[in-house]
Amino acid sequence: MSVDQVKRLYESMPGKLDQARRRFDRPLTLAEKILVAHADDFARQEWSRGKAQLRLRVDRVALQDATGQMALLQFMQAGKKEVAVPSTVHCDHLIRAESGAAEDMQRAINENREVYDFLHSTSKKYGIGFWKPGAGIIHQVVLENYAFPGGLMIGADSHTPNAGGLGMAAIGVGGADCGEAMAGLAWEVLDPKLIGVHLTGKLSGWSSPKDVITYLCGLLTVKGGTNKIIEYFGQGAQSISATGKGTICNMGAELGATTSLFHFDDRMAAYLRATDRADIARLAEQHRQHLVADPEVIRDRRKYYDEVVEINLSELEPHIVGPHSPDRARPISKLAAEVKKEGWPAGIRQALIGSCTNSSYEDMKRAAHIAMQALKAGVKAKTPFLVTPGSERIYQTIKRDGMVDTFQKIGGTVLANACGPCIGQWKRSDVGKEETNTIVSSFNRNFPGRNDGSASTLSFLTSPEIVTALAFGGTLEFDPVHGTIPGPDGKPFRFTAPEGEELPAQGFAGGDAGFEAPAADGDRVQVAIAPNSERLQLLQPFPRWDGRDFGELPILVKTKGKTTTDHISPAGAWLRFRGHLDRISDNMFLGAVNAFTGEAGKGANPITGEVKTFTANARDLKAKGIAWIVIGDENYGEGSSREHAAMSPRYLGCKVVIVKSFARIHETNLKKQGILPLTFAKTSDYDLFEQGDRVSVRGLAALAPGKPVEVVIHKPGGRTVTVQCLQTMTDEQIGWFKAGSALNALT
Ligand code: MIC
Ligand code: SF4
Repeated sequence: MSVDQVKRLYESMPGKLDQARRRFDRPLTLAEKILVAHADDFARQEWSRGKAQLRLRVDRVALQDATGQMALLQFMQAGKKEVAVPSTVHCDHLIRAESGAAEDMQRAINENREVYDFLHSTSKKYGIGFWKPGAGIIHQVVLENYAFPGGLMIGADSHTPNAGGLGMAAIGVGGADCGEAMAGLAWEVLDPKLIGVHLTGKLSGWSSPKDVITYLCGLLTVKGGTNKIIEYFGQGAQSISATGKGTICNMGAELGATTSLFHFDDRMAAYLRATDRADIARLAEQHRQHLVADPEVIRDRRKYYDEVVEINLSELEPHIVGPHSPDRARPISKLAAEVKKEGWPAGIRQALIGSCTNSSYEDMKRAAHIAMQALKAGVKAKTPFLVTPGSERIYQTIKRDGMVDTFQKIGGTVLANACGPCIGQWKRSDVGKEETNTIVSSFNRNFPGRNDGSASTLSFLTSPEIVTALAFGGTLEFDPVHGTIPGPDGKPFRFTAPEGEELPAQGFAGGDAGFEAPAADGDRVQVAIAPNSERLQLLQPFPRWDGRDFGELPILVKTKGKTTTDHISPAGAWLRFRGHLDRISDNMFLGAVNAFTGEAGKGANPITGEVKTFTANARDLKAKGIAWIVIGDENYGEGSSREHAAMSPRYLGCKVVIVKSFARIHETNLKKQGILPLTFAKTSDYDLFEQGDRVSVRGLAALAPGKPVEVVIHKPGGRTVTVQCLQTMTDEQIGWFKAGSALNALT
């Protein structure tokens, strides 16, 4: 996005915002200002929080190498010459952590050559900026280069909201949404409700931005933010650096929020200047009043936000969340007692810092400050320590400023600037596959199997400085804030609170950032996909709806409890096949817990009764020409934006998914791929579905926005039970369903 584009946007804001104030007859929040300024057609747009479907024009699109493959394959089907909005591709998810940055990078380049070549050539051809493997994690690179106050972007990754740290509305979506926006279509989203978070007091000592969000995760839970934007403001916000704000917004994904953002302030301007964007900082300062909420909104916040949360930062204790869910939160001072009560292994086997959530200069500096204290006192780390810097810029800077050296002196390993262990790209050899063990990290997700593929690993999330201190304590029973550990002389050693500047005094280090601009003439660039490739497969359109109701579909799987996209379409080793729909579908529902048996990943074939993986059963049904249905629990599809969790079921014959409630991105992904997403009108109807039942869905020809759908359960003895289900489809989305997918409806 050029400075001129930012200028044009800012200059267009006063007029548009005045129009909106008149029409809504009230002052505006920041989220509303951004949405209004990006409306495709403000005058014809209906505005109603939680109800209207907004059509917006985004400023930018970001893709990463795992979800981006499908996004690009779908974009290519639209037949455009080049992308309609500035877009970038970031190679970060496919690098496996094993032996340290240099070797891991080389291995990744060899193993993923075909995929990198595909991403590189499509980027070159279609006018997309390409960030090479090793350049950094998508959200950190976007924050450093592209995010700007008041902008609107979408990204094929659920942690895209990281850019809210610079006051941008950045929203995680499926690849199909990105492909369409890149093809020049308006982007649609449900007009979000708004949560205002009013921050007072001041962060200090051990308390850090991570604690704001882990505390909120505990308060609001993993579905508390669904279809809502979380807007942070208040005096307290000024005690948080721009990158710290990014941490908070990033992890708003764990609340299921549409996005999170902060009002523009001087800390953002300082970060823009430090990252070579003084011109944008100046423009934002000139247009400051449009990049924060109207003053009346702040004064009378309960009137203008749907919910308000008050947090006094001066009283906020460091928090730690886990295991298995990011909303299992408590202050660190309460952890030891809970560990004892639950019988979790207290010994920490690995400590990891970094990831897109927490790898700023400030994070590294504060972690290194803790490590230095131990080094000086001669205290040894008890736990292996892994560091993933967020970008090459961060890596070069922390190397220059001595932090890499400090981490190495405590026995730490610096990994590539990539996702690595955060997404299961971690070859770990220190524990057995089924061994229950504890790890701590500064990442943002901790679903079972997430980091090392083992559901027996208990993963806890906290700030990088607490993780570092815990590496010296070696146990969850150590509270670094109040407790001590034995020093080398046997005397108790106590850490003092971490310190660290938010921005490097000497500026960020320069060097090759790893960016490649697109070709001047994209027509000449060839995109090749080998026909026998096991990594990439061109997409075939899904069949259109045949106009008939669904009759007596078997239930392939009824899931119980948490069913995240990591349960539906696991990552880790499977990331290899993200560009190959048939191959990746072998992972479908591997982590999902079968409500009929309590077992994960498998169940009885509804026709033969044979117990096999859900994939094997689905492939068998598909071969027999039998379509099937999924029944799911609360917040179904929570977590990642990966549309494979919708595409694999669609590909293997799923017609309908009925659940207690959906996570936002996944519900849209299902609609995009032509699957009917329904929710029970009465949540307890979930209990009526039993093994061996068949399910009919009636009245599909009359499908209309807001109209409930009748679902009939056929019991094995012939008895039937009818239940009401709800759906949230607009006319256009019903069109996608009928066409077989959103893409079919386009072409
Ligand atoms: C994640 O953190 O779960 C991921 C891996 O970044 C995903 C994207 C993916 O599955 O590729 C996300 O958050 O959307
Ligand atoms: Fe990568 Fe983890 Fe961030 Fe997802 S959450 S983008 S896997 S570092």
